Amino acid sequence: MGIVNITPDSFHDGGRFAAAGDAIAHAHRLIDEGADLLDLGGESTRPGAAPVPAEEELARVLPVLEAVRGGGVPVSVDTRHPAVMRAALAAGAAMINDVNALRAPGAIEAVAGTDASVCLMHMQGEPRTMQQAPRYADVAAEVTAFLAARIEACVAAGIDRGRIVIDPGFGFGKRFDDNVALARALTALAGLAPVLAGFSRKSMIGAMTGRASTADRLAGSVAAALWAARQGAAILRVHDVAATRDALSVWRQLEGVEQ
Ligand code: 7PM
Repeated sequence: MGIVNITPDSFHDGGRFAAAGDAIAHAHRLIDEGADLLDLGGESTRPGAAPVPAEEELARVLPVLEAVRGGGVPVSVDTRHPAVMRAALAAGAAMINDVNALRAPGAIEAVAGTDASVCLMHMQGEPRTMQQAPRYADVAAEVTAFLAARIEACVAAGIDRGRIVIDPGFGFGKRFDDNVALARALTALAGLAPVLAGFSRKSMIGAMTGRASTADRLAGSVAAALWAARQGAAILRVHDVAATRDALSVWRQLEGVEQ
C-alpha cells in the first residue's frame, strides 16, 4: 500500500503534495513502482495534528481519487469522517482506512451498505494529544481485545468478515516499548484478520536507527516492513514502494516463497 498524502502539513512529505496535481503525479509514480493499493489521506493524523473539517478533507481527496481510480490499482481513503467515507465510496474508493476503527457515529453504516473493504486501526486517545501520556497494563492484550471487539461490531452491522483488515496502529498513542511489543504480537493478531502494518518513517524507526530526520529512515523502514511481512502482515503501508518491493522480492526468492 503506497501512501499518498494530500495534506499541507503531512509529517513526511512536508506539503510537497498539497496540490492535487502533485498528489496525482505521486500516485502514478507509486503505481509505476508496483503498488498493489494506494492510500489517499487528506487529514494528517500525526501526533499533535489538528483536525481538518470534513469539507476541506473531501476537497483534497476527491480530485485525486477521481484521477487515479480505474488506473488498475484499488484506492483506499484514510479518513475518520463518515461524510468523507460516503463521498469516497460513491466516487469509487475500494477501501476505507480509519485510524478510529469506524467508532464515529454513522461510520459503520457508511461502509456497511457497500462492498468496500475496511481497515480497523487501534489508537489510544486522539491525534492531537495521543503521545502525551500513553498507558497500558498489557498493550498486546488490550489492542487485540479492542480490534476483536471492533471486528464483531462491524460484522454485527453487516460488514462481511472477509472485507475487514486490522492494524495495531504503530505510533498512535504508544510509547517505544508499546510499539515493539505490538510488532512482536503481529503473528498472533494475524489470527484474527489480515493485518496491515504501518512502520514507514515513523519515530520508532528513528529511535531504533538514531535517525532524527524522516528522510533518513528508508533503510530502517524497509527492514521493519520485511520483518512485518515475515510475521504474517498482509498489507505494508509504505512511502517507498520500489525499495520495499525490491526487498520483498529478494527475501522471497532466498526463502523460496511463492511469488
Ligand atoms: C505517526 C507518524 C503516526 C505518522 C502516524 C503517521 C497509519 C495510518 C497513518 C498506520 C493505518 C503518516 C502516519 N499511519 N493508517 N495512517 N496505519 N491504517 O503516514 O500505521 O503520516 S498517518
